[in-house]
Amino acid sequence: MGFKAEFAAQLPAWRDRVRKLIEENGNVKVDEVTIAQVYGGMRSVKGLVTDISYVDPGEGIRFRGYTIPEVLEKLPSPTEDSMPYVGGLYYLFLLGKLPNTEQALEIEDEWKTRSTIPGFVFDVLKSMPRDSHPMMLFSTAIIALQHESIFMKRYLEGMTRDEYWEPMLEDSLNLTAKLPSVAAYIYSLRYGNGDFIEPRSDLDWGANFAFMLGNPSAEYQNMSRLYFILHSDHESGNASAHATHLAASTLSDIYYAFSAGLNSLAGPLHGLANQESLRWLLGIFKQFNGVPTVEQLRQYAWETLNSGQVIPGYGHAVLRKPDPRFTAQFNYAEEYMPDDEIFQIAKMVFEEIPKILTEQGKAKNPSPNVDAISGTLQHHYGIKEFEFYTVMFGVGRALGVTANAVWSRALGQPIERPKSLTTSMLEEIAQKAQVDA
Ligand code: CMX
Repeated sequence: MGFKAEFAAQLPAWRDRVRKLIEENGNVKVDEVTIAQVYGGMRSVKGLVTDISYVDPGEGIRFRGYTIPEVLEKLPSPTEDSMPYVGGLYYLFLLGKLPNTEQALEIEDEWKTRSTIPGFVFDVLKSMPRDSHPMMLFSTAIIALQHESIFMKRYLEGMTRDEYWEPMLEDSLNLTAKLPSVAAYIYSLRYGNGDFIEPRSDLDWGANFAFMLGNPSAEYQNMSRLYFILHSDHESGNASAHATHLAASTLSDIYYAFSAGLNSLAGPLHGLANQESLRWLLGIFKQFNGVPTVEQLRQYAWETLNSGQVIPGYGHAVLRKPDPRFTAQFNYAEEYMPDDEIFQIAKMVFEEIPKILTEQGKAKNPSPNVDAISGTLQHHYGIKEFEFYTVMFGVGRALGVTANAVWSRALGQPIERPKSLTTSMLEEIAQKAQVDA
C-alpha cells in the first residue's frame, strides 16, 4: 500500500479516537492559566495538540516518540554511514511509523516529480531589490506559489470536510518538493550570478539542496540531510509552527499558512538567532584576530549582556537542558571539522556561556539551543552569507508544519480563537483572588 492509501486507512480510527475523547471527556481540565502567563506570551500554557513531536524540558524533542539519535540511526540512509533520507522523516511524520528504504524513497520520488518551479516565481524574485533579506525573498516566493494551490481550487469547486486532507497533502507535497530549489535559487540570486541550477534526478532531496547550492561534496550532502532533519519540527507551540497552524486554522491553504510561519521564523528571538549566533561568533573571531582566550571571551560575552542584548543561540522557552539538536550538530562538528577555528570558538562558548548566563541569573535555561552551532557548520562548508541561514531553517521547518497541517485538516481542527481580557479585568481577578485567600 502506498503512503497516501495508508494515511487514508489510518483516518477512521484516528477520527473516532479524537471524537470519543472530546465527547466523553471534553470537560476534563488540562491546565490552569496564571496572570503571569497571560502577560508572559502564554508560556507553557497547554492549549495545543500534535502527535508528530513532543519537547520534554529535560530531554528535548522526540519525533513520533523517537529521540534525535534514534531517528538518525533508524531512518533509512543512502549508505550505511550517511545521514538518513529526509523523505523517510516525512514518512515518519505523516504515518507515525518508521519507513523501510522503499517507503522513504516513495516520498523522495514524489518530491522529484513535483519539484518544478513555475516561471513566475523566478520573475517575482528577480523583480525584488538586490539587497532584500533572503527570508523576505523566501516568504515572497511561497506566497507567489499560492497560485498553484489545489486545496483552494477544490474548496471553491465544493468538497466535503472529510476530503480536506487530500488536497492539503497534495499541496504540502508540491510545496516541500520545491523548497530546496527555491532556497538555492534565492542563494544564487542574492550571492551568485542569479542562474538557476536544475536539481539532479539521481540525488535525494537533501543532497540536491547541497548540489544546487554549489557544494556537491558527499560530506555537505550528508550535513544538509542532518540539518533539515534537525530543524524539521519542535512540537506545536513554537512561533513558526504556531503561526502556520493559526493561519491554516482558517482553512487558508498551506502556501498562505507556511508563509505566515516563515514570517515568524524571521525574528531574532526565533529562527533568525542562527544568523545572529554566527554573526556573534565571527565578531569574536574578528575582535581577537582568531580564537580568543577564555578571559577575552568572557569579557566579550559580558559586554554583549551589559549592552542589553541576548547571547544568540542560548536559552529556550521550554527546554531546560542542552538541546539535543545542538548536541547532534556538535558531535558532527567534533567528527568532521574539529580544527575549524569558528567551531573552536563555538566550543569555548558552549563551555563558558552557560556559566555566565547562570551568573547573570536571568535566563531560565542557560544552555545552547539548535541555533548556537548550526551556522558554524554551514560556514565550514563555504556558506558564509549568514543572512541565508534562516532560509535553510525554514526549508527544514516546512516538513514538520506541513505534516501537522495535513493532520489538523484530517482531524477537522477548528479555527483558533483564544480569548483576550483587558488589564482592568486581570486586576479585578487579582483583587478577588486576594479577598478569597
Ligand atoms: N541571553 C541573555 N539573556 C537571556 C537569554 C540569552 N540567551 N535567554 C534568556 N534571557 C533573558 C530574557 O531576555 C529574559 O530577560 P528579561 O527578564 O529582562 O526580559 C530572562 O532571561 C528570562 O527569559 P526566559 O524565561 O529564560 O526565556 P524566554 O522563554 O522568555 O525566551 C528565548 C526564550 C529563546 C527567546 C530566549 O532564551 C532568548 O532570547 N535567547 C536568545 C535568542 C535565541 O537563541 N533564540 C532562538 C531560540 C530557538 C529557536 O526558536 O530557534
